[in-house]
Amino acid sequence: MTASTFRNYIAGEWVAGATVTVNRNPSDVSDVIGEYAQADAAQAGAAIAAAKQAFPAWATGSIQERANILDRAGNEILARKDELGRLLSREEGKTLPEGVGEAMRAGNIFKFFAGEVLRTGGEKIPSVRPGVDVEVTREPLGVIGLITPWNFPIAIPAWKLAPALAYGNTVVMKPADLVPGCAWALADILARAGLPAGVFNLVMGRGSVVGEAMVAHPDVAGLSFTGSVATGRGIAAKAIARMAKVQLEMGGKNPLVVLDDADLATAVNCAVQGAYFSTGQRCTASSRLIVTEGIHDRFVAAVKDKLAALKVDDALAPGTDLGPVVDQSQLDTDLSYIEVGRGEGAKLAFGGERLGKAKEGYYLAPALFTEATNAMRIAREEIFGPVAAVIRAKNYDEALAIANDTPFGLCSGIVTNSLKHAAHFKRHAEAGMVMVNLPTAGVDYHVPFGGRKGSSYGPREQGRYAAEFYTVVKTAYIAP
Ligand code: UN1
Repeated sequence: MTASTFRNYIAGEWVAGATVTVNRNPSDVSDVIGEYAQADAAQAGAAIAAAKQAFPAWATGSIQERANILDRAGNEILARKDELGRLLSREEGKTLPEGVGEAMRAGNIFKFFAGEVLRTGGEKIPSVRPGVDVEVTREPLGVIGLITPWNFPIAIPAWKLAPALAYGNTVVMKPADLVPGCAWALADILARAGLPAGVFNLVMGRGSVVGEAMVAHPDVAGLSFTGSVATGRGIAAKAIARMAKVQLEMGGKNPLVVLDDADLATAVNCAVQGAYFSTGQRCTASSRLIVTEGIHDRFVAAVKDKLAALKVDDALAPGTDLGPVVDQSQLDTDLSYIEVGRGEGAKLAFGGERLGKAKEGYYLAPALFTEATNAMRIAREEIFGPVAAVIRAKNYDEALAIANDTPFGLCSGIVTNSLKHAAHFKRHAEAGMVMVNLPTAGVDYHVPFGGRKGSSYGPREQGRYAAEFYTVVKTAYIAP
C-alpha cells in the first residue's frame, strides 16, 4: 500500500483496508485519482460496533454542538466548492460546472440540517382521560447504514448523512466503489468538524462485502440506499426479514410530456437538459419524451439541432456540455440498449456511437430514438445513460396514459401553456415529483425527494420530511 492510499475512518481513526481499489478518471483512464481502502466484513463490523458505542452520548448530547458541527462541515464544503467539484468531475465524469454545483448542493444540505437540529420539537396533546397529558416526540433510530450511489458522489452522501446526524443517529457509510474520492473528502471534513469518535464511520469497499455486512447486522437499525432496483430489492428483503427500517431510492423511467401548445424552446431545453445532462446518469433523467402530433416533427428537428451543437468531451475541459459515461460496464450497457432499440424497430435519429477523443475515456454521442412505442424495452427499462426515446401521442389524454404506463414513478414532467392540462397532470401523474415547464432532473435540496411504484420504498428523503426515516416517534402519557 502506498502513502497516497486513502483509508477508512472508523472509531475516529484512519485505518487501512484489507485491500485497495484504484480510482480512475472516466474522461482519461490513464489519470489515477488515488488508491482507496477496501474493507472486509470484519472491518464493517468494527465500524458498526463503533457507531453503536457512540450512539447514546450523541443521541442525548448538546444539540448546539450537533448544529455547530453540521454548520462547520457545510461551510467548509461551500468554501472548497471549486476543488471538491473538480474532484467530483474527475472521478465521476459530470462536467465541472455540474460538479461545482453539486458540491454547493452538499454544502447547503449540511447548513439546512444544522438549522433543523434546533427546530425538531414535538407535540403536546390533551388526553381523553382528564388530568393526563400526551406528548409526541421524535427520537433517533440508532446506528444507520448508508449505501450511496456513484452518480451523485457528494450530494447523495450529504443528503443521507446530514439528516442522520442532525436527528441524533450514528452512521456507517459505504460509498459506491466507483467514486470513493468525494466520500473520503466528506469524511475528512466531518473528522475535522468536531464529531465525537464513532459517530460517523466511512467504510469503503464492495457492496457484496461491506453492504451485505451492514444489511445483515442486527445492530444496524436503519438502512438508506440509493442505487439499482435489483440491489434495492435484495436489501429490502433482508432488512425487512430482521425488521430493520429501510429507505430505498432506485430507478426511474421518467416521462416528459410535450403538448402542441408548448413553447418549443422550453420543450427542447427541458428535454435536452433532462435527458442528457450529467450524461443522462440521473434517476430523474427524462428517458421517455412523449410528444403530441402537432408539435412532434418540429420538436424532433429542434432536439436534433441542439444535440448536434453539444460538445461531448473531457469533463474538466472548459466548454464541455456532456462528459463521459462513468465506466466501461455502463458504456457497454448503454451501447447494448442502443442495439436493442434498433432491433425493436425504433429509429435512431441521432448519435449513439462511441466517440474517440484525444484521451482514452468512455465517450458516447447522445442518442435519440424516434418512432418508439411505450412497449419497447428502451421505453420500459432504465438505461442510465444519454439515451432517450420519443413516443408519439394523439392528444393529452393519451400522453398522460403513456406517461403513467411504467413500472417506475419518480418524476413526471409536462411542457405546456395550458393551465388546465398542467393542473390535471400535476394531480394525475403517478409520480413522487411533478415538473411543469421544467426538466424532470435537477431538484431543490430542502424539499421532499422520492417516488412511487418501483422507484422508491419507504419515507421520503430531504427537507423536513427526512425526519420520517431518521427518527422514530414516541408517545408519552403523563399523569401528575
Ligand atoms: C436531481 O435530479 O437533481 O440518483 C437529483 C439520482 C437521484 C438524484 C437526482 N437520487 O439520480
